[in-house]
Amino acid sequence: MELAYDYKPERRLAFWFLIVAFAALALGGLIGLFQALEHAGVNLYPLPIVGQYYKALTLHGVLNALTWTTFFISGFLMITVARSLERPMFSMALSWVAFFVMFVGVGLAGWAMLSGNASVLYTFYVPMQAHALHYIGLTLVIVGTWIHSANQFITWHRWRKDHPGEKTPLATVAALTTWTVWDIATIGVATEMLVMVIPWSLGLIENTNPLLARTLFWYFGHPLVYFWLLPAYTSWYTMVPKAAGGKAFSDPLARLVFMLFILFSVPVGLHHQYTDPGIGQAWKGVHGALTYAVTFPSLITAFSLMAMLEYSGKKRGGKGLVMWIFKLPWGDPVFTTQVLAMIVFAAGGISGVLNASYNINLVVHNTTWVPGHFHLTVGTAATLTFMGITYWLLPYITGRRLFSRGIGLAQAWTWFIGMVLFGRGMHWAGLLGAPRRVPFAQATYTQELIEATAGRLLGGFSTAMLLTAVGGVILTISGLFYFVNVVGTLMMKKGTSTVTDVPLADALSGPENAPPILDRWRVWVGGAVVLIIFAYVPTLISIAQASAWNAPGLRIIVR
Ligand code: HAS
Ligand code: CU
Repeated sequence: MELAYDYKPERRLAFWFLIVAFAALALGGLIGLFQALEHAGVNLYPLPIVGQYYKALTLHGVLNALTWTTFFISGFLMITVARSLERPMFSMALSWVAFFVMFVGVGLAGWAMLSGNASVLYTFYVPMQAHALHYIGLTLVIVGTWIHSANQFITWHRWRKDHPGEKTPLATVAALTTWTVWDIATIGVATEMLVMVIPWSLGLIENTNPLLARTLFWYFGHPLVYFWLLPAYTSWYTMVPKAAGGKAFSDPLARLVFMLFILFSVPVGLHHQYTDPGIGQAWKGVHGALTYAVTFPSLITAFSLMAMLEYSGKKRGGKGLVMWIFKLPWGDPVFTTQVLAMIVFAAGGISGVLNASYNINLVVHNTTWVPGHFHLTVGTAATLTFMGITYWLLPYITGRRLFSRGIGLAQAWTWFIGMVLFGRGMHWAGLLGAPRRVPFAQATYTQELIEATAGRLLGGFSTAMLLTAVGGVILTISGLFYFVNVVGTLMMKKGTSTVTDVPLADALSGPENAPPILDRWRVWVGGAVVLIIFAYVPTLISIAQASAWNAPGLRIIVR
């Protein structure tokens, strides 16, 4: 099909968003190897440039969890919105400005981290204090995303004017849901930055209030994880069915899922603060219950994806209860990466549900279980999906064919196997009491941990950390495969790509079956605001009254 518009300006900007994303993942990912080895007693720190453990761990978190994701998502969602609305962005200039603001922001934070002045980890808990430019840089990244998302909302607004009475295409609904969750969430962290942290790091305010800062951070921090997940869901619902050779299960049900994320993503942040003193237990309980509500759209998603896969496998001639699985296009890296990401997410989702339980959380909180959980989610459900998207998106935006499908497949499976081992090791060690964010090879109590758990099944902590390290090595090999493909693709001849369009799929039950309520954004956003006020305002008032602004900054410098 010849398209009326070739999306060239959008593709050009998406290219630069991806380049920054790749650069961040390349350095951030490589550091992961040394983290994993360190946990198993092979301590190679201090490393050139990235320095000691905490400096490197900060870079690892900021580059992977914040930079790789945000830049990839910014490029991918813009292409998705433009293509599914079949019109150019309202203003490319606006999004270029956004890109530069974000780029400068990453540059400032990058300088602060690399110079050793911002080793405060990706959650930057106060009263640990970094150089002001670190916070200013990260805030600029957020400001850039506001501009970029506004451009996409305006584009949609214009589309609606030109298409009265028409249903917004599902892919646009999915992309704009992601931005809605993000824009509501970032109000919390921007407030923390602008009102508390930046003036304090500049010396304008002497002391700070850790409990208030943490609460504002986690108001943002939980919906942040859905900012990572929802672009993957966008692809799983609207693009993977095409790669599978079938159709999505239900367009209306998918719309419901995205609207439920608007409603429930934010008022749950206290599940990261179950152990924080100074917050009422009843409110922690309310956030816990709402956390179970936000798992509901993911359970609908698990069902919908399974139905989509079964339909596709059977359409390809598959039969029986399970044998259709083998008829799926496992030779296509775009498909294989994303389905393996789904399978890993089933486990990551379960560990999240365990985290959310108030009493079980007391066992796992601040142990290696938690990084175990988030490497299955942001580190695989999101990251491996984004890698799979790269295998069509990069050829689409550059016009150069994918360097190697075989390497893409090897990448998918090594990531899957590596992460299964890594995730197993980290969850297990956490249950044995290993704290997170600790350089075990240097910690004084590691020997005790090893001896105390040595008699356990399969050798306890030592074996768990061995699995972690082996997983980390396999993941590094997978990352290498990914970058060989990215760089290889960039070196292919222009015009060789066979991907000439964004692979958007149809659904078995189409948008015409969606009830009108699913199109009324005001209802869902309004409902979210009400829930947020209910879940947060009393807690914030009581924190403001009861906890003092009396913590001086601890300047952290790690070389
Ligand atoms: Fe989480 C901590 C609870 C989802 C990321 N989470 C974290 C942290 C990160 C993170 C980064 O309640 C650490 C923050 C820090 O540094 O301290 N999380 C949850 C819950 C969910 C959840 C209830 N998390 C995520 C996602 C993330 C993410 C998604 C990133 C992308 N998480 C917590 C809690 C903590 C926490 C506590 C605090 C812990 C502590 O004490 O510090 C839910 O949204 C999960 C619902 C998901 C499911 C799975 C559905 C399965 C699907 C796939 C099906 C597969 C198919 C394939 C169909 C119920 C959709 C079949 C294929 C074949 C071929 C057969
Ligand atoms: Cu959370």
